[in-house]
Amino acid sequence: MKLTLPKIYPITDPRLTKLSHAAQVSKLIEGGAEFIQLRDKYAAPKEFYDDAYLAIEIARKNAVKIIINDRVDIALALQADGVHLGQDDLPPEKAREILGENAIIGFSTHNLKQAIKAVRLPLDYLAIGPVFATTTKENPDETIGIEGVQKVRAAIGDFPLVAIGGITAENFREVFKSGADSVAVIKSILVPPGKIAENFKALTDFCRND
Ligand code: 3NM
Repeated sequence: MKLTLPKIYPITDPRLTKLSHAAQVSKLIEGGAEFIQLRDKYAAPKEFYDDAYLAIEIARKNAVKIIINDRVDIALALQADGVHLGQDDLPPEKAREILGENAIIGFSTHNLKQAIKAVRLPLDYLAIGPVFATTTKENPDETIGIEGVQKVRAAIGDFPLVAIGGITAENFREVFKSGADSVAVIKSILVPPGKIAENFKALTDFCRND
């Protein structure tokens, strides 16, 4: 079944916020989030597992979906709703085999060629980015800009598409206009950490009122 993506797709970042995934998930849920990715590039597997366990406990109580970044093992161990894979992670076919047909599987792409290849994979959505410059990701690929998103949309038909990278309250409208179904956002939602709920709510309210 085709996945209906949320308009705003928040992603956690413990380095940026100095908060646990569980605390970030609580705040995002307070702001109205229903679909959240837990991303942790630095924690040891056990540390990520323990924190994600608590985050998922909170999410389940609120009927919120949790997607684990990169780690198919942790997604499987926690029965998370899905996994988000990068180009260098386990291949999506293998992740599908391991997690089963009900898992949500997303995949990062960074250029038109990768996006065109990705639509043949057993995915629920693909992500394209960075759209704009980002300071959140280490060693980001070249920015693709609004035009890049338009080209990807034209090439992939109605495949669910998430745009990511440098997306803010100022520029998200043009990203939607260029064909994204959803925008994944880190910094503009998580900073300052005291305003996570407020930031998320403000972005979704903007979407609703557009
Ligand atoms: N992936 P912010 S860009 C996690 O290009 C991530 O695939 C990217 O963070 C990609 O919203 C990015 O703070 C960082 O720019 C997004």
